[in-house]
Amino acid sequence: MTLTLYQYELSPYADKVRRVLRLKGLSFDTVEVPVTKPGKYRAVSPTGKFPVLVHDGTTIVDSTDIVRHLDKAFPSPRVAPDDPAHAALATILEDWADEALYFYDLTMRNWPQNREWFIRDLLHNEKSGLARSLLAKLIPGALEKSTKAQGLGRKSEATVMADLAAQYDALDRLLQGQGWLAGPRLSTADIAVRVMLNVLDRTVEAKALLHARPALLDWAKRVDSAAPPEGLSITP
Ligand SMILES: N[C@@H](CCC(=O)N[C@@H](CS)C(=O)NCC(=O)O)C(=O)O
Repeated sequence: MTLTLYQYELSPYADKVRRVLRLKGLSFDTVEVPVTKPGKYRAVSPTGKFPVLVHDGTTIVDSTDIVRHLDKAFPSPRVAPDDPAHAALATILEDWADEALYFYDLTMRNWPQNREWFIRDLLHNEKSGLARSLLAKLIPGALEKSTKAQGLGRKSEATVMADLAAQYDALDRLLQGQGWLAGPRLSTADIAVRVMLNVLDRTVEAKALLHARPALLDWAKRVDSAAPPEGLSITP
């Protein structure tokens, strides 16, 4: 049996899949997709997005679908909740983390005070100095285009922070008196939300939000201890 994960190492979606693979005790290979040559593995990913998992010749695109596939193929331990109401909540929370929370990260990492380390980490595998300096110039504009199209990138830093604080408050509230986000044990909801908070934590602004919320911080530590964030060659 072979499992090959095509990934951008830094991506929270890849982090989600790696945590689930390890939780299930599965060994796997990784192939790093070069940021400067995303087309190199176009044949592997019809959408051009990564992560992609190839399991014995079957290709699964999108971290949510990959995790669902892994839960079917390797059900022990299951990461989807057993109870249908908890499973419904986990489905919504995972999609919210992937599609909404992610844009806070995209927007905030492009703020001038965060941009330098973000670009350095993104290009950590790139050897050519010329490509590095060209990309360092192009990336901020490309990010801005995408966050402005989505909408968050049109807001002031103060408004984005107030919006994100409200989301962190909601998570903190959900966790009062319960250990996990969707049901009595760790689930896809916890892992999907945690990987986004983990990348957001790289900005001083979001890190302060997390550390000001004890229930949320305690939960983050418990998720990391149950499903550790191994596999990064660079330290967030
Ligand atoms: N919904 C997808 C999102 C994956 C995604 O957006 N990956 C980014 C890297 S973090 C990507 O491949 N970007 C390249 C592109 O958009 O062309 C998932 O859950 O896997």
